[in-house]
Amino acid sequence: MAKNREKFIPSEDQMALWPEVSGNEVNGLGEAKIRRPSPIYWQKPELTPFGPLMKWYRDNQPVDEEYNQVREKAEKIITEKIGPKFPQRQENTAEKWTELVKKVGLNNNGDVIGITRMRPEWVIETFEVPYKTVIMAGVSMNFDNLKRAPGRYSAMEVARQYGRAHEVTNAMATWIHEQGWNAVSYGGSNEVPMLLIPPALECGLGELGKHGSIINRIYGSAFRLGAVVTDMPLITDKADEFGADEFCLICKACENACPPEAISPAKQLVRGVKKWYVDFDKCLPYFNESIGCGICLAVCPYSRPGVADKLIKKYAKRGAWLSKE
Ligand code: B12
Repeated sequence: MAKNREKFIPSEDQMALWPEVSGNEVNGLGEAKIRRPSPIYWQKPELTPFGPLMKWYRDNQPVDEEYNQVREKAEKIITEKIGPKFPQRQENTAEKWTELVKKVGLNNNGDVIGITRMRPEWVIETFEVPYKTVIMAGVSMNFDNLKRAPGRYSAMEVARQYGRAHEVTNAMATWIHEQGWNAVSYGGSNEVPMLLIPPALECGLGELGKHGSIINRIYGSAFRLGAVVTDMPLITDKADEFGADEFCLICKACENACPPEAISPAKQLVRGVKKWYVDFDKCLPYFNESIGCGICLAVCPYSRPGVADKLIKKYAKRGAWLSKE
């Protein structure tokens, strides 16, 4: 628990690279108006004041063979090109296309697929996203690896699942191309021109947790995202609410376990929306010094296999009882 832990003090060589501006200011903390997010991390270094810290992170990765192998394997998938677009455009109903594209995602290693329409406030400033329909892919993380966070085992799990997310989104984009429609695959973290969490919330992949990540009703917080954007006609999905937001209001697991105390007990106003928000200036230095942290995902009660289902039932019952009052 953070409260019993020694206070985390970031290393001087990392903090020497910290810019003048606060990451919370870049993210629009306290701003009442909806606006597009600014590039902050995992973008081209010249687009963000935190570019030198990204380099610091990369320069301080472990150098052992197993770690390198996992990362190289993921990198190979991540850099693979999607298949060419076929000249003959196939026609089908939106219902049929939706059924087929979801099948392609699920048959190519995806765990959950949802569909929504793009909103301008999801696109990061300085970028454009060419198509209006977003297919979101969710991939689960292995809990036994994740629970060792922070460190090389959970970091390798992150790399593996980035590879898997790319596998899913590349397969769907390639298949869409074969039907003669347009698609772009955004499988992972690097240089994605849009936020992945808001569309995933919108199309039923889960609820936003206190730790700023999505909690899925099956995989809890042990869950990562990728996306495809397309002009193929597809039917959208609805958001999924199963009590996680209410649960986060009383649960303190991630808040107490976060070594730099970056997780707030209350929702905050960020670019016009009141939501759970993680303090960037506190999170990032620890993230950088712990090979990508992940403690908040690991300690979330919903992440432990078998628990999400029980919590959902308990909270559904509570909801039913409350509504009779
Ligand atoms: C930059 C980034 C980071 C940065 C900073 C994040 C930040 N909050 O400032 C750092 C390096 C610190 C980071 C850390 C982590 N990240 Co990160 N990160 C990203 C990335 C590449 C971009 C997000 C971004 O620009 N955020 C900055 C601003 C815009 O943040 P924000 O305004 O607070 O918005 C956040 C949420 O509140 C939500 N959101 C935004 N708008 C709206 C609107 C509404 C209405 C709502 C409800 C929510 C919402 O989405 C944003 C995600 O950070 C995304 C991938 C992507 N393209 O989306 C992954 C991503 C969000 N990260 C992810 C994860 C898991 C982590 C870590 C747990 C690390 C790990 N081991 O995996 C930690 C957790 C720390 C945290 N919660 O902030 C996952 C989340 C998966 C999930 N289950 O939801 C993503 C989606 C990557 C992926 N492909 O799966 N991350």
